[in-house]
Parts: sequence; C-alpha cells; structure tokens
Amino acid sequence: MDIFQYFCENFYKRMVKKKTSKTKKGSSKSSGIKKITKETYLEWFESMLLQRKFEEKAGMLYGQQKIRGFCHLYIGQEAISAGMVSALNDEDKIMTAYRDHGFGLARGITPNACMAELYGKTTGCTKGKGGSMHFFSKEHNFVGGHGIVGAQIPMGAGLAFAEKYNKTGNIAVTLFGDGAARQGALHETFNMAMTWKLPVIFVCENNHYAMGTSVERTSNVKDIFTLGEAYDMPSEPVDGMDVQQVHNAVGKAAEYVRSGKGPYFLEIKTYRYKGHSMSDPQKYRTKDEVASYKDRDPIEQVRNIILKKKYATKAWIESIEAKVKALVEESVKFAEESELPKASELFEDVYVQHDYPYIKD
Ligand SMILES: Cc1ncc(C[n+]2csc(CCOP(=O)(O)OP(=O)(O)O)c2C)c(N)n1
Repeated sequence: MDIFQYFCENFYKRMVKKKTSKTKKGSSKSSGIKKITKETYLEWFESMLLQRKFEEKAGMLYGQQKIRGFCHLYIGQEAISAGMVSALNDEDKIMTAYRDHGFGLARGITPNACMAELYGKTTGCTKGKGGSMHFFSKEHNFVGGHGIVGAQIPMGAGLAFAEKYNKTGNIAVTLFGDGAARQGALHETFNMAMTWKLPVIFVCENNHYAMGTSVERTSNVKDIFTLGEAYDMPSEPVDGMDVQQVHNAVGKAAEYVRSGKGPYFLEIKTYRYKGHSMSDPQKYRTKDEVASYKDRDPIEQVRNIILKKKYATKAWIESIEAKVKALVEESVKFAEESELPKASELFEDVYVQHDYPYIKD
C-alpha cells in the first residue's frame, strides 16, 4: 500500500466512517432531484426560523458577554442551508467555514448542543472545545465549522476523494465565502478535483463582502462562478435569497456529481444582514443596501407562499413560532446549567497518530 492510499484509509476511518445510526428525519439515499412538496415548505419555514431566532439570541448573549470569542452570524443566508439540506441525502458530507451555526442547526444538531457549544460547555456539539467557529457532528455528517479562510476548499475535495475511494455513493459539499474564493487553494483544488472527477459540489456563498471588502475590490472577475469555467467545471450562479432556487440548483448539481461526472460549482448570491462578526461597525455599506435584501427575506417569502397556497394556517405558523421560541429559550437554560470542560479534558479528542507516516524522528 502506498503512503497516499494509507493516508486516505486512515483519514476515512477516523473522520468519515460510513454512518450507521440515526439520521435526521426525511431523506433516504436517492439520486434524483428531490421533489418540492407542501411538507418541504413547512420544513424550510421551521428550519430557517430556528436558525434566525437562535442567532438573534446568540447575538444578544454575546452582547452580555455570556458568549465569548468569535461569533459570525448567518442571519440573511438561511435559505442556503435550508435549501441545501433538503436537496441532499443525509449521508452526504457538508463542510463550511466559521459562519456555521445555521448549517449545524439545519443538519439537525440540537439547539441545546449548539448553544452549549457557544457557551464553551462540555455538552456542546464539540464538547465546548470548538466554540462558534467549529461546530461539528459526525452523526449528522456535518464536517465543520473551519476558521482558516479557504482551508475547507481542499479539505472538501479530500472528503469527496474518501467517498469515491470507498465507493459509498455519497457526495461532499464544501462552502466558502467570496473572500475565500480568491485563495490560490481554490485553483489547485478545482484542477485536481476535475482531473480526478471527484464527487464534490463547491459552493461559494457570495454575501458580497469579505469582512469590509466588497467583491468589486477583490478582483476584476465579479461573477465568481466563472472561475470554474476555466477548468471546464459546470458552474452556475444561484439566487440565494430564494430557498426553492437553492434546492433545485443543489439538487441538479448533486444528481450530476453523484452520477460520477465530476465536480460542480455554484455561486450562491446572498447577503448577511449583520456585520462580519460581532465588532463590525459596517461603514462599508449603506442602510438602503441592507434594506433592499431584507425586502426579499427568505423566511418571509416562504411564510407568504405557505399562507397563499394554503399549505398551513396562520395558527400553524404561530405554533411554529412558539415552538422555536421555546427551543431557543430551553437551549440557553441548558447551556447555562451545563458544566465547563475539566482541565483534565484538555488533551482528549486531540488528533494524534503515532505511526503518522510523514514525520519520523
Ligand atoms: C487564511 C486566513 N486569512 C485571514 C483570515 C481572517 N479572516 C477571517 S474571515 C475573513 C473574511 C472572509 O470573507 P468571506 O470568505 O467572504 O466569508 P464571509 O465572512 O463573508 O462569510 C478573513 C480575511 C483567516 N481567518 N484565515
């Protein structure tokens, strides 16, 4: 066995061992585009509302210094997580950057485990050791939560390589921002992923700013999806304020990728309503610009469709609002009552491979 093969097998054993237990409700393994039904709208509404209310609460708690460290809110971008999760199979791997609370919740990590993670408590989804930027759940095939800008582009391709190597039939999706799209790692990864026909969907969540730097200031190439065309990768822009369009685009890309034809690139155009992180005065954009996106709010769009098409009543909407409020309140109580990790746990769950093949002293 050569070193590369050895590395891949060990990586797989540790990180992405084929799921055997509980998956989030809904999807079974399928290869076609999942049909959007009345239930899909109802699930989208609940998922997006939970993400929104959870993060509004997290923002408040950060202001009260109950949550420390970094905290990047996803508010405004929820149609991407909701539409992607509904379009994929539970066994597919999803990896993203540090703006990860929405994806964690959408994939089914409980609000309790998410809030406890923000509090750094031992009951958190990474035992309180990862915090806001490093949500992770092997059980939910949510593979982080990564703080190094753009690092998840090659790592996502690595996940896809493992799936292909192990012939699982699963695909990997890796998401990154418009700022990360300017990293050299993107080009190397696109090139290798195309050469090896890896089952990966690359997704640029273009929220128009990398911290305070607009897309226009980072490159003359403003249509980020065109970067994929240089590698003959099927590449498309998608309206990320519309969950239905996200679902359909991801479903189409997943079907293509799963069939063995190789990678796909989606540039999903979206907007974050809040600052980059908690200490951003947002001087680089106007209130009118923010308002123009809020006018197309994805949650309001879905709420209107549900009522207009009579998929559910106003009373149902109110019951979900109450349920979400209760879940978020319960998560805060849970997090506050949970224990901090013990000092003795510091060296637990640290990646160590004693026979690591590259380092020998
Ligand atoms: C390699 C690296 N360089 C710089 C940073 C600091 N940094 C954190 S977030 C960020 C902006 C990234 O913006 P984008 O990729 O558009 O994602 P968004 O925050 O908009 O979701 C930068 C430069 C980092 N974390 N990692």
